[in-house]
Amino acid sequence: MNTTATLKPNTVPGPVALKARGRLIPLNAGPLIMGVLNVTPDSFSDGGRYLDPGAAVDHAAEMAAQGADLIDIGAESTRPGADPVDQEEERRRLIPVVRAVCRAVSVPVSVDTTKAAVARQALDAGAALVNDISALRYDSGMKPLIAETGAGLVLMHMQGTPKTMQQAPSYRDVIEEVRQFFVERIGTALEAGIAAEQILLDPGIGFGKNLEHNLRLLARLDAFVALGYPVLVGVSRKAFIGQVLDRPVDERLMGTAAAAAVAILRGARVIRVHDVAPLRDVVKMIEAIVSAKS
Ligand code: HH2
Repeated sequence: MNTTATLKPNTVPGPVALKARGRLIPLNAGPLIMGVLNVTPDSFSDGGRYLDPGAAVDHAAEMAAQGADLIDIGAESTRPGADPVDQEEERRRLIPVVRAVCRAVSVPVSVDTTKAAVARQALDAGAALVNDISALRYDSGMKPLIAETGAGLVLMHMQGTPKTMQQAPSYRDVIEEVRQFFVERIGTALEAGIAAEQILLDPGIGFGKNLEHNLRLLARLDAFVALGYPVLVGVSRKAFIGQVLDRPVDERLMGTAAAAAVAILRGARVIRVHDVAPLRDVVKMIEAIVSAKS
């Protein structure tokens, strides 16, 4: 592996900016931090904390002040075993919060949804990106919506569905299969008229993967970076960290920091995290070291 290239995020192949509804989000000025805001009763680490729209907006503003470059708002938990949320309920939880957060902060807002009707309302309320964990597979309305609105789009890999994905994840070769999935999904998106500059790829840590799969995906993230699209990674507080360190969800910050640091050094451009302030320090420290090398 060429360590010089992997140590210098600004030499990672790929576009210099992400296009998201007329906004250009720079990708060449160091890794971006996406702060997580879950307006759910049951998310695995912050469920129930931000169901009240006022508390949600305050937390978004706090994350923006701490240096979040993006805020990802979700109203349906995707933790293993989670039941799907119906469209009306998702809309009811999500849209007022998206509207209020977009008024309160200037950073671009992303919505974590697989439903085109929910995504449309969120984009109308001011969101700039759609984080579709199904990678355009669940709702046929998502492709034309993203093409027509020019929204940024996260294409995430997942084996199975959140309800069943952790029952028996299995791969011949996890790196090659996730890579092939990206190639196929990128093709589908481009064919639908979505521009390459709108797309982010995400290997979906914890989505139909066992411990070894998750560790391999992080260790070989460069295989996906080489596709030429910006890569987003969500490791924050996840079970694989608990498995390695034998720590409960509220004691996984250091594990999260280590995993995020590896992802950044392997070329990740966006890190999706709950703890923005400490991860901002991690990014700053990495950038200081990397720029001293050049
Ligand atoms: N992880 C979660 C949710 N959405 N989206 C992307 N693109 N990548 C991820 O890794 C990812 C994601 C799970 O984390 P969280 O939102 O904290 O939990 P929950 O799904 O229980 O709400």
